[in-house]
Amino acid sequence: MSGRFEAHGDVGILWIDNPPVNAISQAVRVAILDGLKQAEADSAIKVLVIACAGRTFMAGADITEFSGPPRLPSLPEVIDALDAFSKPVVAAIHGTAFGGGFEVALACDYRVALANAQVGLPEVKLGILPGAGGTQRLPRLVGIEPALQAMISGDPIPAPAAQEMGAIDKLVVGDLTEAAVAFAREKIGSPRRRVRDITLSPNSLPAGFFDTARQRTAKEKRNLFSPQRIIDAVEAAITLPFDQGIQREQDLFFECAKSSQAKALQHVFFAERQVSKIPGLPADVKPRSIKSVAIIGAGTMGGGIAMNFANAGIPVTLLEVNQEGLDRGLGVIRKNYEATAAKGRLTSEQVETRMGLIKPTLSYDALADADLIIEAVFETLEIKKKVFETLDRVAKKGAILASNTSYLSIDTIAGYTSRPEDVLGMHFFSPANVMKLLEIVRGARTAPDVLATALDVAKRIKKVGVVAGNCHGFIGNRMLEGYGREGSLLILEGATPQQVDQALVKFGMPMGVLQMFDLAGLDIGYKSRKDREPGTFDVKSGAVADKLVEMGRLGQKTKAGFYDYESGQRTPIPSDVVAKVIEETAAQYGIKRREISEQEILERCFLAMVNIGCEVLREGIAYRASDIDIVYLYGYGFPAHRGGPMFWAEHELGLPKALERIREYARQHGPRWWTPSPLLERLVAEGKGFAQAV
Ligand code: T1G
Repeated sequence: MSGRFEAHGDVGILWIDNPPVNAISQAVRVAILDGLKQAEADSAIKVLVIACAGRTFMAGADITEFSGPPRLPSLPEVIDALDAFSKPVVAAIHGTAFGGGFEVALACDYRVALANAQVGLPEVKLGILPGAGGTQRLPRLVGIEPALQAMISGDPIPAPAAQEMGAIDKLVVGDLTEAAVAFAREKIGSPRRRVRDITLSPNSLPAGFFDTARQRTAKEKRNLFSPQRIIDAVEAAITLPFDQGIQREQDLFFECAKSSQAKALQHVFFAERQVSKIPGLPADVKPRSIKSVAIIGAGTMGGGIAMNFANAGIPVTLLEVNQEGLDRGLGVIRKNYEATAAKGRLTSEQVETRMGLIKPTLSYDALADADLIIEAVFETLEIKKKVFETLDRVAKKGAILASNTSYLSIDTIAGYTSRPEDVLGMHFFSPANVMKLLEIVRGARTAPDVLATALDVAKRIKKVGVVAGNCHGFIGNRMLEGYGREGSLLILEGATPQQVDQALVKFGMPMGVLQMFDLAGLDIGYKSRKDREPGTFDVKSGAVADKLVEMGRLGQKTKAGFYDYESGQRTPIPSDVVAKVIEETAAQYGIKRREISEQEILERCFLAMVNIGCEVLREGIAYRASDIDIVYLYGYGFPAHRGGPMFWAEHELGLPKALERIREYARQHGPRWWTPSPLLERLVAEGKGFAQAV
């Protein structure tokens, strides 16, 4: 049962009850209509309160209904019924009144909210726009500009700020229902106060306001479809009468809803909520208690990792081998915090509080009481061996020992201890205090409660934790090899570095693959190629980078890599020196350079990644293709409006086309790197998708 009506004398309360977040499912829409009918018919009822049971007011339309045929009554019909209702209506808001939930509240006469509640119209994050009157009512209530900003960002608005904007009439601390009923009782006898009746005057805006907004949004929300449609809808709020504006909103809503971006972003919504569901992990497994953490290594990664725990209020001990390294690491941490404070996102007290939570040390003995110890030292097994053998001696019983390695074997590292069940990988992404992804690598002997603890820790430090099995490079870096290999081969075969990178940026990547190598440092790849077994990687694809490293061109840090860089600048400048190295290397390998299309660049870079992704899935290194998508969104900046590499392959390209193109590249470049994954071949043969892969 999703709704019930209660009469409190002359005040009626329509309770919505659809756990966990009162999503406005078909049943909830029916319940609201029934409740309105009941309240309308009951002459004793003079005013109505709409309230929700559970942890939140309605958090929006039921997104699970989007992929199916529309189920009636629609939400706009419910909103029309609210408008037609003859008695004043008060919305009693707690938790998160988002999307259609906030639109229901906007169709009420008054909004009363708990002070810690939030309201918002996050539809843009799902590739759509507010489709139940929000684009027409919110501008009328708070003004065009604040409304537009709220819908284009889609960010939550704390109730106090919403009250300042004029969207909330009363803030409540304490018993919301009691306060809402009292507030409603004061409104008995007053006429309806419909937001739709507020007139907007076009003269309130500077000339060209909407075109300016379109240009600004095209830059800030590069490649995105629905933000532009939101501007069109809000413009209608000021240029058209209300009902025509609503019709315009509806038309624009359906234009967005059928877009590939909407499907991709809704895939991401559910994929992000799936990652923490671990097949085979007993539901009753309890995470270990993590009250203190230690980080080994105060370098770029160690420092960033420490900040995450200090940000979450968890005391951190930071170990370094010498005082100079420790001072440098703490200096970088303080500089980062002060930079955030300078942007007004932290107070100086908060900076000091967080710095106070980070305790520097030069002694492993200081780690003896830590509940979780994360190693972030140089990427060689030799050094990892020393660290984990020492940890095995000093760490307390039950402490979790984690490695931030980005590709070395967790089982090998666990083998350096007498407690492999307490060892796993916690792979952060640089900058570790910013990037949302935490790749949690389970070893063959990692205990279930250790895995559960890492997932819980990820939530506490506001990371998206994705579990990966143990293999070289785990999920992300293993797939990145294919992406990097093809990007490097394409420049040998005729494309310029900027041509490859511009194609990838146009697709939506934050930067191209060669610029990414320059940012990470070409010496990283150079060293990894030197350490690896011949045959495990494509020597030719590394040849140009190796020469650049031997010329001292290590990337941005030496202001020269695949590109040149001005001092302190990150803008890549094409280099004639590099162009010459590429031509010479191509000649060395007997490669006849040719014209290369944008399509070939995209296909080779992403299909190489996807083909490995299929193997990662087939081997059970990833539980779901959607987990792989989340790894790429939050670890490598893959554009969310493309849904992730696996979603892109299945829904934008289509798996049959992906297989056909991979087979074509195998024919052109040999089977070594382009043998199609048996999983992809099976899915295509069976006409299935990744959801049926495992
Ligand atoms: N529809 C269906 N299921 C939903 C849902 C929704 N709107 N919101 C959450 N869930 C499920 C979620 O999948 C998870 O399921 C469980 O609830 C708990 O969610 C016409 C068309 C409200 C801030 O975009 O932002 O209205 O994994 O883990 O961290 O204009 O959920 O347990 O099986 O996220 O406490 C607009 C989306 C819709 C808000 C709570 N609304 N939700 O966060 O819990 S479009 C939104 C959220 C719309 C109208 C248009 C968050 C939350 P499971 P959770 P949480």
